[in-house]
Amino acid sequence: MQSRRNFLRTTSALALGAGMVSKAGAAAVPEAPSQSSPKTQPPLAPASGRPYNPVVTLNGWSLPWRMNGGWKEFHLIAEPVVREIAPGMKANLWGYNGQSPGPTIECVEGDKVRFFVTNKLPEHTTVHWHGILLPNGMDGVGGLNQPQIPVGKTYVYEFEMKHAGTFMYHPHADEMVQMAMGMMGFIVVHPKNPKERVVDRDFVFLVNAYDIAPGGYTPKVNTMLDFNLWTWNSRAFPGIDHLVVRKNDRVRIRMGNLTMTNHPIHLHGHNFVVTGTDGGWIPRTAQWPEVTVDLPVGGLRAFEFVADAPGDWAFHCHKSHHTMNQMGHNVPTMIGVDQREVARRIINLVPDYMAMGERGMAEMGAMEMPLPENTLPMMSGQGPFGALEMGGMFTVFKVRDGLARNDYSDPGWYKHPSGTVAYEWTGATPQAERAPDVSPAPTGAVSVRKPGPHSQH
Ligand SMILES: [Cu+2]
Repeated sequence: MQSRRNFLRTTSALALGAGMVSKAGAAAVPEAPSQSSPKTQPPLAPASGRPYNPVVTLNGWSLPWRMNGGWKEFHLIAEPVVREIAPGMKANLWGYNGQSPGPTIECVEGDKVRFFVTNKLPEHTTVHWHGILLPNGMDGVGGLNQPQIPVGKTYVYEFEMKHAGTFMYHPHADEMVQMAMGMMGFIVVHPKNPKERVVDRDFVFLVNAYDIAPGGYTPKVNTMLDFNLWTWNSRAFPGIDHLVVRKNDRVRIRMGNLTMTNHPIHLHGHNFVVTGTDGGWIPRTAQWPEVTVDLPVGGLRAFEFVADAPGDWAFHCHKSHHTMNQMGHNVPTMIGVDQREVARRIINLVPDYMAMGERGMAEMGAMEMPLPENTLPMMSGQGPFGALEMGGMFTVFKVRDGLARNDYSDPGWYKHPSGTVAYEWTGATPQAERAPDVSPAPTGAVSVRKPGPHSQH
């Protein structure tokens, strides 16, 4: 690893050569690109440094860098951001470089990396590099490994990326608040040999959760467990982009969990093997087939498979209350009550009031119920056959024939070959076989006895 003194000498020489100030630190701060869009950006092919196969961040982007005397330099800006959670709802979050989560950091095993971190938050912060093996003083636990980064200051982290794998970054300063506000990002360290662990499409996202009152914009930071927005990269269905792959592509999906509960992530139509965690790669002999992988709190998982089944496959958290949005939480059960007119009247008095379906909740997916502004319905989203009745941690994995190698654009809904869709039976329906009824014959009207002065007989 290059010593700090060598680095200062190198950058001073560069700075002086360019006729700039001799103070290496100031001259060395690289640009901090920012992203304004919550859409999935195309993979960022490396423009300098060692070659690798870039990942695709779901509803996110990768941070450009510059090479400086053998070091890969990134600039993260911790700052308040506005994130669209799904069309119709925005949240005031904290993040990095314009978005929450922050940009994905991509580098190569053996890279010497230098992160400039500028704090534009209203309070101090740090950055912890989760899963990365590094010198103790670079681990980012405020008070333990370093002083907190004060408001307005820039700190520098320098270390070597010793192992390829799947990691994340987040503050280790006022953690409960800063993570509840959305401060986190993904790290991918690619293998030194770009021909190792090659896949055709490599998707990454973080699993996070917020508690934002219907009609509100700012997360409640003291919530412990009862979150009402279950998100992937701070997006909720129908705001999560679809994962588009070409038939027979080898696919890797990597996920990290910074919520306060586990998430059993389930993919339809394929089986896969878990190939890596934040602790490293899993030997082939230790892998077994799955269709659901449990994503533990504070952990990451990478899984891989060949996408050999064309179609539109559901991809979601299997906790069913994690596939619904704000309005599915803390609403009274009103099955059997027609409340459409009532809802319209109450909402004038109680802006966050929401009626629940009188025959269960399915009708909520199809019906336009009055909602407070900046609020996501409990479940929504339209598919080719009608309402999807989903929210939160749900999206669609689209496998298609004949896509171009780097084409991630939405191919529309799957066109099923004829005779391959479930259909209604229109013939005669025979009487169902029943076990013989052995209960005594009814004896007449039901009488109800109630306690009280008139029930004494
Ligand atoms: Cu979940």
